[in-house]
Amino acid sequence: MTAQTCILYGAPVDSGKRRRGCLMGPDAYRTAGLAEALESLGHRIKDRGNVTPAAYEAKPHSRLHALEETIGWTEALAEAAQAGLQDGLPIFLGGDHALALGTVLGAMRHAQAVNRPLFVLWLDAHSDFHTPATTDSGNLHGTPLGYVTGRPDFHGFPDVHTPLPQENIAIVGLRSVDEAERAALQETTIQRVDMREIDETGIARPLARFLDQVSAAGGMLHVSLDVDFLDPSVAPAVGTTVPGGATIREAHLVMEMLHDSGLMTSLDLVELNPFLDERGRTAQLMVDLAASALGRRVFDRPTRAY
Ligand code: HAR
Ligand code: MN
Ligand code: MN
Ligand code: MN
Repeated sequence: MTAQTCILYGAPVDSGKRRRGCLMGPDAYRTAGLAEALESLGHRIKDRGNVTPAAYEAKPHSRLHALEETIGWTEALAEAAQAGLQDGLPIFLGGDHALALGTVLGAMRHAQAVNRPLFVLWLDAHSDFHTPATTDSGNLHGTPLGYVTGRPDFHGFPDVHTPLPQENIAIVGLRSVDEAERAALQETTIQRVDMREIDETGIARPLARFLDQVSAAGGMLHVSLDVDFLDPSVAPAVGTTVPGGATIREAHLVMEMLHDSGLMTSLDLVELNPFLDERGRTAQLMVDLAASALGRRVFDRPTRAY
């Protein structure tokens, strides 16, 4: 296995929704032993501590929750992602999913600078494809895929100069999509793998299809793992539980295939709310999944066709 330089950034973003607690995520991952787990696999670990948002002035909004703070996080995290990608494989310890407004933007800037296409694998119950104009909840953690694909109405956010091509995105684990998102998504070429498809074909097949596409294009791959991708019975520490999610083994298989592909270049761990956890089990599961993505395995095995 190739040793990597993993660069940990705490991203205690709690502005993407109203229920508080994701700000404790970075400490929970450190307490659960993320650095030690990756180090034991032979990787070099640099923990750069917690990112802080760029200066902002909060204003009252009728609809959007914590808009200015979220813009401040977006600016700071885009810079962190760009810096991290120059030095190794950045891993963002969230924080709610609004952090991906910044991390994916930074990955896009880096990919453009090195002249490679960027792909995004979004492991989530939700499609997070709203814009500030279409969200009913006003919660900006439901918008990052809308932002990076260049949808309108992200006033005040950094400009997305070159939007991420829709066909470079796969969302896997879908089971909660708002009507406005569904209508918009159906007009796109974003690859959508819902739980029904996973039930029918297994999770390996659609994932292998996507990884083949990334590989053929010589692409970089940003992976955004939302805790609610997992079934709430095994991952209770999240504010937006949706029953019928991925099993522990399905999630590990995704991570193991990501490792075998050698394609992942950056990783978000998002939406962990330690205030809602049970004796740290969700934090521990997320650490174990990250370890699988970085090479933990029972046995080496020959590469398989799916
Ligand atoms: N679609 C809903 C909304 O916009 C729920 C979004 C929930 N998003 C996350 N991340 N928890 O996936 O409010
Ligand atoms: Mn508000
Ligand atoms: Mn999400
Ligand atoms: Mn989600």
